[in-house]
Amino acid sequence: MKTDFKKSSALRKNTKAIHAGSVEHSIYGEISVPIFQSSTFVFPSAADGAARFSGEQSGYIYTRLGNPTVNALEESIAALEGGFAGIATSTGMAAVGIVFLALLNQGDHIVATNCIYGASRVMLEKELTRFGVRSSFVDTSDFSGIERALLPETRMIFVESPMNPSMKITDLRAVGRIAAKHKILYTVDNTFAGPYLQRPIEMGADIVINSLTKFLNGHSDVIGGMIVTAGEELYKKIRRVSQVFGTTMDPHQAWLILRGVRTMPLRVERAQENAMKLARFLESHPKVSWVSYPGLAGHPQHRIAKKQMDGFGSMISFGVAGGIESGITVMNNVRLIKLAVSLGGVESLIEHPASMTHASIPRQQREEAGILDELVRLSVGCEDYEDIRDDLNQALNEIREPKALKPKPADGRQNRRPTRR
Ligand code: LCS
Repeated sequence: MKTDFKKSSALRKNTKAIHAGSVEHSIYGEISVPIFQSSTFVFPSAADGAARFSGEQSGYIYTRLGNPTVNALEESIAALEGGFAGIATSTGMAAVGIVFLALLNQGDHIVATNCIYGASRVMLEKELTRFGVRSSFVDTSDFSGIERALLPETRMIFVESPMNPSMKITDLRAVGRIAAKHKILYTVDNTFAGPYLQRPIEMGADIVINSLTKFLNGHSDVIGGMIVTAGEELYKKIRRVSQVFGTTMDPHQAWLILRGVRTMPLRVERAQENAMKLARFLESHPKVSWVSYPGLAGHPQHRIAKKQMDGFGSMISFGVAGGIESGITVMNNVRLIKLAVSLGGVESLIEHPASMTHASIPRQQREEAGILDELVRLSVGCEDYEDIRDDLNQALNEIREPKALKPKPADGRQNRRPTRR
């Protein structure tokens, strides 16, 4: 018998990560969900085939429309997010795109966080505008800006929190109240936290997106995305569009990600423990000019993060004395930490958003969003803390003569403490 995780909300998140998302096991009693590597499924009769197409009968038809292995992953993430159901997609960007394609029409308007993943911003600004959908970008860490940006045509609020890469936090409950008051759809990209640390549906979101490429898979070896809706109506609408546009996930991809989800809580706990220590280490390092990590008491939205997250995660942004020249020195001198984009894997990664993940956003808009040239982003992994710290320390010490610190750090970042190491 499968456990119904919608009804068994009493089960806790570690248990859900391990058990949610299964199939009725075969005569062999396999413990792992099998990989149903089949593009199509045999109908018992022509009448059954017709009944499945009409929706009168449940059962699989064709893998673009649904597959048992992919469905197990959809059940797993939907249970973790506390939503109605999930729609797996080939990539995280496919999840972002399908939500927009399914729910927005020509003439509609979106209010979005100004500091979001570069490709999401490009999608809104360069691609959706071709279909007559306009966007306004605001710093949603000050939620009053959202109401000011609303137009009669506004159909969706799209928020990323923590923001990639500034690590600012948006008060998700407050935005939920604004969306409800104005009867606007509310979508949260939860990639930077993931459902183990933050569940936006509990705070009023209608739709949650995760790039499964990150914490949920966690091994930097698979790409994937997931949309979870709070209710059935939105689920049906988005699922239909995903099937028609063919953004479906492959069963082997789903199996690998489900394998990652089973150990996700352990990895997330370990990485965020490392991140808290590293944030404090960086804060007190003489060559670091500012650190943005929601777990630090001086982070401008630390209290909101504490209220709405079960932990502060493992992403850190920081600036180095001497600006980007010094940042480049750090990135070129790390040995254990790898110079690569992406995040949420067991290994620590470092990158430079202004020239890499967010390079496609024009400079002025980047700077308005707090994505300054000097910002270096660190995805903290599960290695021994001391090894990550020593590697960062030796790379920071390659900076020979730091220039004077910038006098005024942008909003969302903290000055380093005066302590000397
Ligand atoms: N949403 C967020 C917040 C992301 O950070 C990313 C990818 C995506 C969506 C898209 O997911 P994907 O299609 O890659 O699975 N973020 C990346 C980053 O910051 N570095 O490399 C990829």
